[in-house]
Amino acid sequence: TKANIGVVGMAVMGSNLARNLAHHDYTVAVFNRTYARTQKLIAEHGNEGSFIPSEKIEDFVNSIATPRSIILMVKAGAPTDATIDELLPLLSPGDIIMDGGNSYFGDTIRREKAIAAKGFHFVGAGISGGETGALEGPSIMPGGSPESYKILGPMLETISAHYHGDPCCAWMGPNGAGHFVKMIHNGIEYSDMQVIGEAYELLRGVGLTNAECADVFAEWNKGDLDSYLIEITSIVLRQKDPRTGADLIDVIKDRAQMKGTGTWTVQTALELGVPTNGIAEAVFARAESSHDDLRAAARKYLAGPDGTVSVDDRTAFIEDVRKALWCSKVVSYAQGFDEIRTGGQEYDWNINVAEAAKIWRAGCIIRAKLLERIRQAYTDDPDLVSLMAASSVSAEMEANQSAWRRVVSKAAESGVPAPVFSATLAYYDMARAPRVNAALTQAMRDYFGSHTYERVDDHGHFHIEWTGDHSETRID
Ligand code: NBP
Repeated sequence: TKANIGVVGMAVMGSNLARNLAHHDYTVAVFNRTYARTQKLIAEHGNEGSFIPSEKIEDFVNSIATPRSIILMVKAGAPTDATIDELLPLLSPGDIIMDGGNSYFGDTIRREKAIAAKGFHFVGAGISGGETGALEGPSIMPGGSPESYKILGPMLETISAHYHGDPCCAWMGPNGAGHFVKMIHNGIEYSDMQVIGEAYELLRGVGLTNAECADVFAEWNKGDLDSYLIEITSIVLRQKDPRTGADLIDVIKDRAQMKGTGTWTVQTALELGVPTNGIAEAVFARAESSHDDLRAAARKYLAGPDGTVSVDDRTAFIEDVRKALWCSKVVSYAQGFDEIRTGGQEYDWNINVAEAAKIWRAGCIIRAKLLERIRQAYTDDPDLVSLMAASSVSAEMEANQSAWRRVVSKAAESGVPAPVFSATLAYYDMARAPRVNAALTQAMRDYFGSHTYERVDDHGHFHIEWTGDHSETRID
């Protein structure tokens, strides 16, 4: 018998995805550049289902039923191109290659165009949930031709996570749409993690131990903040160092790394002109954490408060932090969804924003109770300009904003860096302000560069002789 599907790349993600498929009674052809990895999978998990291992890529391709569905789970970038180049001469018309790696959506657009021209389907699918998700049910964001989704979709929906019976997998749109949505998922993940870190530092600032912080996060996880990242925060903070017995968090170096998806989210936002300052601050916070020279010099020369947070009522402050965290989280999601909406229009993908929220409710790293509310908001109004303006969210933002302001003030006063708390509050205030300081910017631009300004009481563009006779000229 031939395999229903093939998986290339037997590192952690590919092998777990292959096992997930096999657990759902699919016969899975498996291949890896280095055969030892394929052998390891078969030796350790071969009895979990029906696998067809191949050492040679030709045998692998021939072991799959046509039209073939082949999932790539190899390193993003050049390795993905190299694997595609090896596969293409072996395929038959109508076969589908799905790239499940964290590829840049621009690469996916390029690959889809080239591969479609050769008569094959190319699907770029974002997969989130880490290694456990790949094994037990990830959130899957596929983009490509609708015909290929007819074939691949049912298999992907079967192995995906489910939220109250709904699969966490849906077609996002043509070519790069799936990887674009996955990129934004990761951008939101960055800000979610950073703002949790800021809350943690403030809790430590008022004197809570790591264990007490863990209890606070566990408690928060029972309410509106219920999410995977809050849940694992409470677990992480309780972990002891097997070497010293100290809290592990205190012996982990305070420098965060990144692989690129957060940076792409911000670069793309800049290109699209979408303000995503919460996500950007989270990316910059990781960069600053790893900027050893800067931090060493600044520690030596820059004095200031030491991060101790003094408050009259600690319990009330902790509650303020919870509310601030919720508000900042909503703004980060609002920014991410704004980017999805704008990108969807710019690239003609017609992305259904509610569907993106729907498939993030389970399986993925940013799964959170809030996502059901977001799905509902975009279902009720698919043209919603901003999540912040959804009635189900705005009232609570308004109710929580005093707490949010107190937290940002307290952080600044105490020397606790809170870039995402502050940036998202500034975004909120700027969005709702009747008038912002852009008039002064525009006036200065006209002063030094004759860039013109618009008037509140007239149409068109104008320039004034700032230093001459102060006469105003209409430019168009
Ligand atoms: P890695 O990203 O570490 O990639 C290792 C795999 O790529 C191995 O199978 C390796 O084969 C193969 N490979 C490389 Br490297 N260069 C190759 C080449 N030139 N030709 C053919 N194969 C090549 O694996 P991973 O962590 O399992 O991730 C797989 C994909 O899934 C990545 O794109 C990743 O970004 C994405 N992803 C990962 C996670 C996660 O939590 N890890 C989550 C979501 C998405 P070899 O064995 O012969 O070296």
